[in-house]
Amino acid sequence: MRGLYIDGSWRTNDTERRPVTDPGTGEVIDRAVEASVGDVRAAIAAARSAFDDGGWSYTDPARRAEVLRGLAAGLVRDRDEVARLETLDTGKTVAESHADIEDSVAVLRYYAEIGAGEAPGAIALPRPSVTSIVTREPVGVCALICPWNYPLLQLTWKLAPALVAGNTIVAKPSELTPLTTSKLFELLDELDLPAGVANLVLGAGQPVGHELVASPDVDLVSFTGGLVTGKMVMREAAVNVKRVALELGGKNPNIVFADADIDAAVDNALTAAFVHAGQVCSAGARLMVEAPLHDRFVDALVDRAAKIRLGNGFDDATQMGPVISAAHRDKVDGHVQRGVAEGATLALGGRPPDDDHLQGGFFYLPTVLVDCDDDLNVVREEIFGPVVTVERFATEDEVVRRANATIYGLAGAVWTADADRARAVARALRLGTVWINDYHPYLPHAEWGGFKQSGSGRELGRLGLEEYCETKHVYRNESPAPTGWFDG
Ligand code: TXE
Repeated sequence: MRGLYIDGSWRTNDTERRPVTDPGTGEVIDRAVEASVGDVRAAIAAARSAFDDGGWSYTDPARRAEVLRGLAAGLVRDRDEVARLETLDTGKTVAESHADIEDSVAVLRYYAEIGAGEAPGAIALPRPSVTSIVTREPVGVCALICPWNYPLLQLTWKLAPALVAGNTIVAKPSELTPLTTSKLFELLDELDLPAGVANLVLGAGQPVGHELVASPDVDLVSFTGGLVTGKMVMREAAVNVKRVALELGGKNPNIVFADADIDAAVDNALTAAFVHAGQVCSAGARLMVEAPLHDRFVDALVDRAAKIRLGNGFDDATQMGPVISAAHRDKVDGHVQRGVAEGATLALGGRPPDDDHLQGGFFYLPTVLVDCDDDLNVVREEIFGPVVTVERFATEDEVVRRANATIYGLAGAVWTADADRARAVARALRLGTVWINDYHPYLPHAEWGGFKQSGSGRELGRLGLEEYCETKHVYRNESPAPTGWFDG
């Protein structure tokens, strides 16, 4: 059973337990305490007083960095258990879970490194009696609201910069995936962290997430999730002018010119679209192929996508796991059927698999939709499943214009042997990340986030730390004197 972690100790309550379901089998594998509004308020109050008493925010940053290093060490020590929990939570393969752990460890270590080394900035002024110093201070109590696709990784992207900057936190994983977040708090509990600095609440968006966003005692909300919820979070946070960081997914163009290395581009188009069954905010779900290459490319893509082995994440042979829930599978299928009704041609998939051994889990076949146009809903909306749409284009200007004609702007790729064209297209795309002749890598030092409605603010990199800092200017005059302004 998974409990709440409030003010330095594990808690439970007498609300009904929420079942935790393994998407690979459809079986209930654990139960989680559902936080009440009172529990959320207690967690916020603990974080508030841990912040306001100054114990943590005045701690030497080097000591705070040690906590991140300790957490990274705990993840490395318990990596097999953490990977097992992440696969149980999300259905992704154990290899993917291990990759997420490696990423989380790298991010914790990165922020331990740069967070401890932040120096205040001072500038020389013409008047020697004045010093002007700009310092970074923590924002205060931060609510970290996470989605179900990368529960461990998303939380560490938020928690590492938040804690190293001296904030206190209340974390909320998705109600669908509490296991690795809970484990992360067990690891934090082993470390010498003052009570109230890191708190965990479990439960649904309403009322648990809502309470975090609405509370006047929370100073910042960092949210990763869907666009509809993200807009609601922004609206509710505006009531008390809370600081908000949002990562809201995308509909990411993967653009292939005819001179690209076709084997590499096809192979990467598969990973772009089908890794973690396409439930990736940066999934390359919108493939755009230059006309002369289009048919050859689609044939190769469909041929290879048809061979992707679906299965349980714990089976070594599995290449693609299930989607998160039966409801989400229905939603993905609804998008696909609507796309076909609107004129797309189904080249592969478009339904759950027939295999007996896959009937318990929430599987959906790798799906390729061709003959797609910009105006189809299936091209415009984020599907968040193993579905790729394919469009044909004729010129560089055309593909850039069409790729940018979306409300989203998170990430995308361009495949070409022409370095000048790659640079020009990368510059013209209105996206937070552009990969050239690659897809998906992200790095702890490189800011991650979206243009347009894909979000606001950045995670990772130095700006990912800035999100959790207030900037203060301290102006000191060592020779105070009357200004003379109102004389006479
Ligand atoms: O996300 P929600 P859902 C996209 C994807 C998916 C769609 C909906 O397209 O199909 O979003 O997914 C919490 N106040 N992404 O409904 O609701 C919720 O409990 C505060 C893209 O599962 O956004 C969970 O912890 N919090 C995305 C978190 O918000 C609230 C990853 C995300 O859930 C809340 C996931 C409220 N009123 C889905 N309501 C990405 N950017 O990668 C819910 N929550």
